[in-house]
Parts: sequence; structure tokens; C-alpha cells
Amino acid sequence: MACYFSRRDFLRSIGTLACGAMMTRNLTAKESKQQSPNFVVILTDDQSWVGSSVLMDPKDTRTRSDYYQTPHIERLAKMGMRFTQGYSPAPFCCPTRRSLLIGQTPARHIYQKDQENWPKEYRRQLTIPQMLKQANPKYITAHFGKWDFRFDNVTPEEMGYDVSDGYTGNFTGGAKGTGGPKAVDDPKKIFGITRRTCDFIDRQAQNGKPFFVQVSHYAVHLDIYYQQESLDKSRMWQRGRKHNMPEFAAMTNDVDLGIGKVIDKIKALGLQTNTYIFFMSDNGGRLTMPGQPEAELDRNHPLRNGKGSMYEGGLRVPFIVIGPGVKAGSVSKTPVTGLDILPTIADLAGYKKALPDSLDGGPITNVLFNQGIGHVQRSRPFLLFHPPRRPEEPADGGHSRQIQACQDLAGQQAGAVRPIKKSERG
Ligand SMILES: [Ca+2]
Repeated sequence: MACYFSRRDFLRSIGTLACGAMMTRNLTAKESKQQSPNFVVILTDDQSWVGSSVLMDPKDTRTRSDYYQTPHIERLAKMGMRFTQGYSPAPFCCPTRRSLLIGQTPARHIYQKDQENWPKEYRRQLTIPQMLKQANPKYITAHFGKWDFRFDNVTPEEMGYDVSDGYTGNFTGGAKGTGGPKAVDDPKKIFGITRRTCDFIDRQAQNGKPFFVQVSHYAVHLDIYYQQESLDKSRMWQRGRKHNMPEFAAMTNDVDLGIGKVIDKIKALGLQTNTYIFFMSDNGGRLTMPGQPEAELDRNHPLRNGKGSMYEGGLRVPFIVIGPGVKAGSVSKTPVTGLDILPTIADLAGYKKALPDSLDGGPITNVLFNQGIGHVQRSRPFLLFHPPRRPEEPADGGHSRQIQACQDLAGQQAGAVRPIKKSERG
């Protein structure tokens, strides 16, 4: 298969009543309303860059799990483009989620643990669902699963979503200390989230409405819950030198099954010709796992450190995009970040207004439509990450613990991580 759906076909499908003479028939009014693309963002929780069976860098055999099996995430990679250098904006759950929604680094809003007053400015920012409704008022938007806007009681609806699971957090999906590892019917709410997502997609397809849905899984955050049948399978698999805990493999298998059901739904409805899927994790994998047998290698090997760290193990995450015009099975070495999702969706949805100056991400569209080659134009020629801290923790002055990292404009390999200088703060 050359392509999930070719760019040429996509342009032909959206395109443009002005080209009507080239088309075999005129679009009906209902069809013209369906021209805006659909968007699905699948966010896993604490999933390592090497936490699936997808080889994140095809030239490096170390860059996948040596135990877990995730055939549906493999399907995503085969259907679209995987980025060898995909990054989360922060090494923790909450700041990354807040950043994705507005395309801005958490450092811009001085996201700290327990910081007073910072939510006020954040709530005034343009969000993905608000942006889409400005692009086309027909868009229907939904958020299912883990919201996790701790320290701020704002709901998904208040940030622009039409439909959601409400003000959810780790506690909703079986947080640490709730009793795992354990077999349950709906581990980490995976299948309830998936069912609501598929029902939502069904409804929009029936009504001919373009949609945006973010599927925010609680898996594979602790505690560990799984289906018994998944554990029965994972116990049969060959264990690895870095991954060797059957219960965690089973939970990973379960979230993979949920992802597969969403792919199947989109295909069953024939929506793959006009739907983009973004898949990433909210931060790197945990370095330690309670109850895991001793392993020869670190859990995020070959990356250094893990969740909470500003090293690659905390920030580098699986990152895959599929959609019309994105070459199937392609690989890009261009560094990208979750901050790029908002401007990319804006570009694909035909958002006409200027995006806010405070945006830190950039559209990766030209990379997606150029077989993974190209640069991402952002407001600054580097990626920004932010480690939230408590006010009482040593700060080294103001924002100086903000970290800039990664690439030069030529998109070279990730480089040194260093504190931002005073002269660079803006
Ligand atoms: Ca997380």
C-alpha cells in the first residue's frame, strides 16, 4: 500500500468547487459540508518511547520493547509516519496535557505545582476545539478519558469541548495505591473510553459532521490493571532484558486493543479518506515499576532516565501521524513535539486567522506531505521543555530551570540540554 490515502486524492476530494469542471459531478450540499477533515488524537499515559513493539528508529533494534506486543500500534506505524524524535512538552502528565490543548509550553504560563493564579491567563488561550469551531462551526469536539487539569478546576467543556467524560484525573482510572496489579473487566477504563469514542464517531458520521476527538488513556500509568486473558497471553511471550513483567505487558496489550478498535471504526465507516490520527504518549516511561522482576537493562533503554526527568527518557515518546497524504510506513527524523499538534490541525482544517503569537509549536504539515523530510517553522529555532516544580524547590532564579533542547534548524540529532540564559528569556 503506497499510502493510507493520497494527498492528491484528498485534495481532489476537498477540492474545491472551483475545479468543478474537472469533476465528474458536482458535490451535493451535504457532501460539501463533509469536506473538513476529522481529527483523532490518541494520548497514552507514561508510555515509553520503547514501550511498544514498534521500532521507533528502524535503524536501531534497541528502540522497541523486547517483550510487549502491540500489533495495533504497529498498524498505525504501517499506515502512516513515525517520528524518531517525537517529544512531549513536559516529563509529567498534567503540564503536557495543558500544553497540547493550546500549543504552548507550560513554561509560558509558569506552570508550577501549586502555583497561585496561573490558571487565569491560561484559560484565555485559544484551544484546539475553539480553533476548529472558528475554522468551521460544524465541527463537533470531544474528550474522553484522563483530563488531569490538577490545580485548576476547569472542565473540558469550559475549554471548548462539546462532549467529555468531565473533570477526570488519575483517580478516575485507578491511580497509584488503588490495588493493582489486578485483573478486571475494564482495565484503566480502556474499553469504556473506546466505546464512547466509537459511538461519538458513529454519531458524527451519521450526521455528516466533521469531528475532533482526543482519546486520553489512563493506561499505562500506575496502578497496573489488565484483562485476565491478556495476562494469559503475555505470560506466554518471551521476556526481555529490559521488559519482563507480564502484568505490565498485559495492560499494554489492552490499551493496544482499544487503539485497534478506534482504527477499525474509522475504517468501517470509510472515514480514513478524510481523517488524521495523531498518536503519542504524554511523557516518557517510568524508570522503576513496583513488582517488576530485576532486569538487565533500564526500562527505557537506550534512553537515559525516565518520567519526570529532563533527559531523553522523560521526554522522548512514541509519535505517529496517519492521514490523507501521509506516506504509509514512512519515517521522519525531524524533531516534533506535542506543541505542534494545534498548529498542524489548524493548517489541515483551513484555519484562516493568524494563530496567537504565544504559540510555541509549529505546523508539521510540510513534513507529513514530503515523506518526512523538512523543517518545522516555530517561533524559536529550538524545542522547549519545562519541568514543573514546587515553589519551595530550588529554582536557580526565575525561569532558569526551563530547558531548551534538541535540534538546530537543520533538524540534526538531538543535542545538549542546557538551561536558558537570561538574555534568551522572553
Ligand atoms: Ca503521564
